Amino acid sequence: GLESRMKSRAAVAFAAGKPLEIVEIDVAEPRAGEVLVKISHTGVCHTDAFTLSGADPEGVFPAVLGHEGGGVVVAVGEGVTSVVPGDHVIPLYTPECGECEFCRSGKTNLCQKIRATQGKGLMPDGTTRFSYRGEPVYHYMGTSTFSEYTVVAEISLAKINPQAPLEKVCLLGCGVTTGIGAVHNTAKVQPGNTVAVFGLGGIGLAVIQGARQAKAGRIIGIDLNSAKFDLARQMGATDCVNPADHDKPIQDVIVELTNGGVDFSFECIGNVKVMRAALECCHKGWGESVIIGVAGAGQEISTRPFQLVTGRVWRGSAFGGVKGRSQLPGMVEEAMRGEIALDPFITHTLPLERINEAFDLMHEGKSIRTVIHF
Ligand code: NAD
Ligand code: AHE
Ligand code: ZN
Ligand code: ZN
Repeated sequence: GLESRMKSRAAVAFAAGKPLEIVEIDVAEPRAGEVLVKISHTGVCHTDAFTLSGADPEGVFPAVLGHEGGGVVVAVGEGVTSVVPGDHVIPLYTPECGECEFCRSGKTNLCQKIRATQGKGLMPDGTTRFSYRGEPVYHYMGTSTFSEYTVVAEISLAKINPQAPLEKVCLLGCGVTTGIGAVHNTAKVQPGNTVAVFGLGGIGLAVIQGARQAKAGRIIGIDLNSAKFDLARQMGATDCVNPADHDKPIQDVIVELTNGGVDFSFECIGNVKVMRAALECCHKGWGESVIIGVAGAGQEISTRPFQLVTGRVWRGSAFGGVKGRSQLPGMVEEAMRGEIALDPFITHTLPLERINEAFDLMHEGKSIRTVIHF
């Protein structure tokens, strides 16, 4: 049609299992209830790699991935009132409309207002704003932060302090918020509690930071890659365990180490076998395990029902249970006051052109977070 379009440098996932390609895509102007955002920085989360791998049942291609970004509003569509050009924002893959049954329940952060179209890689009106050589390119998680310019729903934006460093607070768009939030909102860890954290990537380290904030007693970090242990200890882990150093199941090791099991465990990997171990290392009668990791299509969890009959609890957490528009701006302020540390997560920074190296570093176990700049 006659609607105006602009060019944008973007890393496009053209097919599952292939590296991203840096190309110039066309971005259409924001429609009613939508906002055009210039992304300045984005982290790379394991979930981006998960979807790129082809294991995500909701994965559609070609798509602009990325969901851990920060940027500045460039233009707003009809009816948009909560942001204006120049506002600094963090895109939200868990929006907050404030009026759906979920938002009003007071029980969950999982706003469902645009979830159906978001899961199909489309804007709420069922179309896409991205194209390449005249062919549609899909959105991802309602955010698509691997593009210099992206279009998101107004309800998918947290307006933040313009003084906040976007190259750091972008990590509050997913990883750091997810881990810290899971501790406070989902598990509700109390002073003195014993905590086990399975997987010491960006999510697991954020859980450790949250557990330290909550004044947990023992914080046990578990990873197959012992190179993760130094940073885990710096961030608050009191014990680090590598399952490969033991010849019995890791749940038995943790139960022995804690004299009966932990008060809370967190699975931050996406491995259904580890999810079972994380449940079974919980204390009989009251231990609770929180699943944060995302498992591939067809994967299922299992345990003996007796584990639950005898008082262990299985839970899950998305975006740390955080309501993005009402709570994320406050977390940005906490980061600015030093109450949330972001620096330890940023092990690498790279320009957009080298984003595939961020995926390599993640798969090689060498990075926690790579922050991409445009
Ligand atoms: P990451 O790759 O940085 O970290 C994963 C860690 O797990 C690595 O240190 C790795 O060595 C370790 N690991 C792998 N297999 C293991 C095993 N069998 N035993 C022990 N350790 C093992 O990933 P990340 O970015 O921290 O993400 C972690 C998981 O959380 C992913 O599944 C991601 O999709 C998911 N995630 C979920 C949410 C949510 O809202 N629920 C948000 C962000 C990420
Ligand atoms: N598309 C996958 C599910 C992926 C998933 O569980 N995503 C998490 C966020 S991961 C961020 O790094 C989430 O928020 N889930 C809630 C939701 O509504 O998607 C699948 O299995 O279909
Ligand atoms: Zn993520
Ligand atoms: Zn809602």
